[in-house]
Amino acid sequence: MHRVFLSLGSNLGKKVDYLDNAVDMIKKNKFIHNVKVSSMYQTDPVGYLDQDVFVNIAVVLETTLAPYDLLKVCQEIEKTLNRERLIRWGPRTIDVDIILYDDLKLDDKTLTIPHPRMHERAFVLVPICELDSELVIQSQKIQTLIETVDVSGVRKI
Ligand code: A4P
Ligand code: MG
Repeated sequence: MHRVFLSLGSNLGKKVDYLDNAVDMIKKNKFIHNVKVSSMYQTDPVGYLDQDVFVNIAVVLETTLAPYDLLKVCQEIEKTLNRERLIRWGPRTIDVDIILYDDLKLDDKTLTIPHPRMHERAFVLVPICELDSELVIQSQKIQTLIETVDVSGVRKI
């Protein structure tokens, strides 16, 4: 079994419903077990600023799926929930990113783990910390990472 953290975000339409539906699909996958979900957070957009606020959550799970198969599952969920790719970092019904997969380090054209921008993103770190406040990422405590980012745009719903 592999322990995985996902980050999910939505900023179009019925955001909470998109997130709930995505979590349901994750829980229904027969290769995924022990799914735990953080609170929902309303977060100010990062990267591309001229867009609506996001709702973000983190999910921790156990799976026998290999990283690329898990990516396929994530992309299948995005497809089902009508995700369209128009602007990089732009508005989306749902975004499902793999943040951590055990202690795996991977960097190629289709998959980078840990997620390359996780360290600087409060909307990723704060929900993950809620699920595991003792987590250590590449020898850095999650609590320490959070102290280095601006958490003012991240509000628990
Ligand atoms: N990819 C590589 N590594 C991964 C990974 N660890 N998990 C590849 C998932 N996918 C990964 O992603 C583009 C490609 O990244 C995929 O085809 C996959 O092969 P995408 O989801 O199509 O495009 P994107 O989401 O627009 O780009 P990206 O780089 O994932 O964006 P980010 O960095 O995730 O940023 N502000 C707030 N407040 N909340 C948000 O959730 N999200 C973004 C998206 C920007 N600003 C935000 C939020
Ligand atoms: Mg993405």
